[in-house]
Amino acid sequence: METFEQRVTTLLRKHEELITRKNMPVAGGNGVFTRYEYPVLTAEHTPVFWRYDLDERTNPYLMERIGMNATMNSGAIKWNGRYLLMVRVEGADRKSFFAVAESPNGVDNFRFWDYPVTMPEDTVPATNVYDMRLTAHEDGWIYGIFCVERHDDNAPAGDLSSATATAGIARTRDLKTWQRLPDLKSRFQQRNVVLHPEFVEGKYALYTRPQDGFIDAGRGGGIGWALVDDITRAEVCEETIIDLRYYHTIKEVKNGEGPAPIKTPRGWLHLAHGVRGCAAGLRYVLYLYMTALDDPTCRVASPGGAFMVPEGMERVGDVSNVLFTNGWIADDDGRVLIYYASSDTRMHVAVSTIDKLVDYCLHTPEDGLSTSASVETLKRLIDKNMKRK
Ligand code: M1P
Repeated sequence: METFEQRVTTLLRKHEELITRKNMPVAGGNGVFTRYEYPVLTAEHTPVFWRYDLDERTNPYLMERIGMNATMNSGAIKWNGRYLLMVRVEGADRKSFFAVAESPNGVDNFRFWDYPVTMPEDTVPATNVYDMRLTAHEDGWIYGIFCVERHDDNAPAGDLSSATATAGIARTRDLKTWQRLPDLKSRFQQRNVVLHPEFVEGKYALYTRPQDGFIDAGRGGGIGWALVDDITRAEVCEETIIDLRYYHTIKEVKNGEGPAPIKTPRGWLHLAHGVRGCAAGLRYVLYLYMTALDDPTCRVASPGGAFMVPEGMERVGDVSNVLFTNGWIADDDGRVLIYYASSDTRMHVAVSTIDKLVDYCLHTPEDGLSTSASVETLKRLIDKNMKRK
């Protein structure tokens, strides 16, 4: 019979083996990006000392006391040479919170900092917070913009599901201590709000996602853009839709900006998610687009279709058939590490390069929005290849 201390040692050893497991690229693929063999973070990667009371007197059976359900939708930043994820950790109680996990190489050995983030509240406290986008802004602060969920008090009595989505804003200089700013004021509900890294016309610029309800985009036509004079009192006064939803596309039902865009010599590179409905429910996939360097609202490339879709075990989880991203890192060597969550359950990495992603954007045909247009596009490529014979 193992002693309590022996069982603790085994728990800690198994956890250490999991988080230090080497992650290898998966061979093959489509040439645009490379997936990695293992998720970079799962609920089991959260520290043992978050989940277990390690005192024999108060936990003689060594049972888990605080369950963790998922590690998902993470912001990302390279910080002092380390790869940091601002992880949305979801507890067994369905509350999400933010916690930083750090890796020396961006593809494995992610280890959580000892304590989760203590995020100060706005004047009306949140019930739930999630999906932080990190932006290192040219003003010198690192901003985190995230979804703040509260019960919709206008819902009929007994409706304990209706909620409201608002963009919470906070900033930090060390990713440890956060200064909370007032939530974004907007006449629509907002989720997937992202801060552009540079001033535009001397103002802060936000990618928005106006939505009529907590779930339904409704009249919200797609990814929006709004300029804000003062980030400490941010308000969406004028909102322009810069990436529209379309009938019978991968972003028919909803779309949303992913992480803050990356500046490349050919334009701003954007990663986003698109949602469509089908018999299996909503299907979330990732797509790319580019906008002009001198005008981030002007699209210069709209590759048609999905850039990444859920594959294999990624298709199954708490909310199946979902890929979602709100973090990527453009590394010094030209690589781009794309952090994505599968099915609201676990975090993965895929690796590409700026050159490949820009090439993908500039040379993938646009969606012609009909079968005949797609067939004509396909025939043009076949014709070109036939001439090789
Ligand atoms: O469950 C899938 C995703 O649903 C929401 O995204 P959107 O607002 O675009 O529908 C978010 O709640 C996100 O966290 C979640 O991953």
